[in-house]
Amino acid sequence: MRSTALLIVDVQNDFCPGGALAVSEGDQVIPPLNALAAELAHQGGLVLASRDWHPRETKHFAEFGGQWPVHCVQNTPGAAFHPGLKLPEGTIIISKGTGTEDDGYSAFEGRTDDGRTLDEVLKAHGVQRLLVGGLATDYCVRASVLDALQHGYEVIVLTDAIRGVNLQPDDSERALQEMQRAGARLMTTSDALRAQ
Ligand code: VGL
Ligand code: ZN
Repeated sequence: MRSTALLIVDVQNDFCPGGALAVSEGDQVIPPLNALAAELAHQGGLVLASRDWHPRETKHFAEFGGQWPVHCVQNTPGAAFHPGLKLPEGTIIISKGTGTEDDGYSAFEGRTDDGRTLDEVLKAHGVQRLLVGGLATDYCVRASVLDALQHGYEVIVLTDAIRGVNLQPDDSERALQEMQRAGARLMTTSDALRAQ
């Protein structure tokens, strides 16, 4: 059987309602992701959670020439995982966007606390198939999925466990089409659970 991992992208306070860069209904990704994470962990599968983890001064933020309001600054409450997110014991955390010059949208640009890349962790665990959900569809989910495909992973995007920023109303829809064209499969969490 092919080894499957779940990548939970950026389910942090600042991307949820009330946060500095709130994604509409961002917190609604939490129940399906909790269910899938629990099931996968129960089966001995790997769960990974990325987090946007910016320095206070970065070109990612509008005040330093970037696009975004200040959000997910390292070690602030806004950067913490949403309290409703239940990460199983052994979940591997990937911090990204830690530089001062780059956006760091993709989890493949991030590192674990002990300096490993996502690709190194997945390879070490023999992971071939990646289930991906979280925030935001049109930025970090999109970038992580496209990178995963480039690295040769089979990717399933969990359609009920993602929400987008939608600076333009159809950004998430376009991102989904782009991910699909690049080779990702789209599936609901319950279908992914049944397929386990
Ligand atoms: C993200 C915008 C800015 C994301 C991160 O996690 O999708 N979006 N920084
Ligand atoms: Zn960011």
